[in-house]
Amino acid sequence: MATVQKEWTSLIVGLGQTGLSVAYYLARKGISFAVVDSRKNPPRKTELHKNFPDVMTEFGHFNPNTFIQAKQLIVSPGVAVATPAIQAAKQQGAEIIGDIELFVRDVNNSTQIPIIAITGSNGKSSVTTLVAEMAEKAGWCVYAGGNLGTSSLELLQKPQPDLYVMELSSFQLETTHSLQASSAVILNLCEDHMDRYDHFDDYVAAKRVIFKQSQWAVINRDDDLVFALRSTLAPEIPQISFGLDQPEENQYGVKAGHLCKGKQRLMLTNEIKVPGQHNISNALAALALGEAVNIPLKAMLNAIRAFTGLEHRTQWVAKINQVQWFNDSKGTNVGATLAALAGLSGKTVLIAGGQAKDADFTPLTSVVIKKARAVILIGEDRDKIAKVLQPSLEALDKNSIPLVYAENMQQAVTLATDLAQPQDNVLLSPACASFDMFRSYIHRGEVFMDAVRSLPK
Ligand code: UMA
Ligand code: ADP
Repeated sequence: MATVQKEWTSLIVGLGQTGLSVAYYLARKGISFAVVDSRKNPPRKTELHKNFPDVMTEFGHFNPNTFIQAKQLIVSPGVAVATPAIQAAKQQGAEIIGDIELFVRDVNNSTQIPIIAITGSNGKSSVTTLVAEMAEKAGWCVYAGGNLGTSSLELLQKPQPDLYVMELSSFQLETTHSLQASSAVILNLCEDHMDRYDHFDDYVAAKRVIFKQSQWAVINRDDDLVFALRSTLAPEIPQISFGLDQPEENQYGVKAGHLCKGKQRLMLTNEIKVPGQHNISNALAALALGEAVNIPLKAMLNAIRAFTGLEHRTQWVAKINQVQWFNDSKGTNVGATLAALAGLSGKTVLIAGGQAKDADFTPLTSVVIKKARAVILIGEDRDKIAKVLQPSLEALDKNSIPLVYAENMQQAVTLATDLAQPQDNVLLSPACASFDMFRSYIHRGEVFMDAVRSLPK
């Protein structure tokens, strides 16, 4: 392990995609840095050593003595700010920020290109992509990134755009202080990442940062927790709301099967290709966000009409023997699984389970009773889910909604073919993280789709 020496001011904490993008950024700005990661072989180690052979690194554990030497810590989203070494540095006066803070400072100080900022427990990637497609349809140069996949600082290396659309996680917002979004939204709030937060309130507090200094706040009327936040916003921030009910003047909503702004009918809801009420909600949120930066309405509506959704989000896979199969592997929390189950018509065999992230599965019970044909559980926390669902299912007529375990995805798919009846759906929507059995939610979704596609027709 290399010894960290003193000729550096910024400490990059975590060497994944974010950490490496921060290294390139600081190097371009002529700021000296060191890099630490608590893994012995962090994912971007080789690339870092190749491009910055003289940079001091410390891999394998976090050493507080190194951290307290820093004037500034740039912390990757996957590393908890509560980590003792980070807190020790903070106490010594170090500034604690993340890559998004560097990005917004750069934009604020130089180009002042508008930023649309999107957070929420679910729908961030879908809405971020949709808003970017709206701007593209209008002929704008637009870059989407952040939690979506392209790290914020990588976006700064491209030619200047007309608009940035940023998906921001609660982890990223925790270390962001200077965001001045042109429009911002918290799409919805449900428990997620409770393995990282002591209380749900801490998670909500992290998300709320998105509205601080925003020029326009987009509020979800259908989400009680989000709606309650509107009274805490600074009075000078204009608010526009969206919801699935009839809208008041200047608000977005649904009336007589149309997306509407106030009394104005914009388009038929059944022109939206992605299934479920949550996708109507996402389209309304995207309209409100886009209006704030003056994306022309016609382009926004055309983008909604063309949007077929992202892979692994209530993605249609196949129809086999009168059963429709859907891959919602990105359903990694209870809220997403609720939306997916509620959004499919008819009865559904649900495949769920994985790593629970300390979530409370109680809200699943009522929708399972209403919509499920059967529940198949996989993964390390399947007992936790079973414990919550079992009492309610046992109270029903005997075996009316069977709950069974599968040892792997292949077995889950085979069991689902036995349990599904003609006209039913089979839905993989785990409400859990994937890392106990798969490399990622993408890997989980692909294994599921491969198993479905190889079923005898
Ligand atoms: N690390 C430590 N110690 C720790 C934890 C992590 O040293 O205690 C190190 C790891 O060893 C690793 C590095 O930190 O080397 C990883 O950093 P990271 O987990 O922050 O991952 P990145 O590769 O930088 O990716 C991050 C986001 N990851 C997380 O928030 C966990 C990506 O979101 C994001 O796309 C990327 O930055 C670009 O902005 C992924 C994600 O899962 C998709 N996000 C969560 C979600 O959507 O639910 C929030
Ligand atoms: P995120 O980036 O917040 O994880 P995604 O767009 O990737 O959001 O979708 C993640 C999961 O949430 C998918 O299962 C998707 O079907 C579901 N989802 C999308 N939009 C919503 C919404 N508005 N409410 C609830 N669930 C949603």
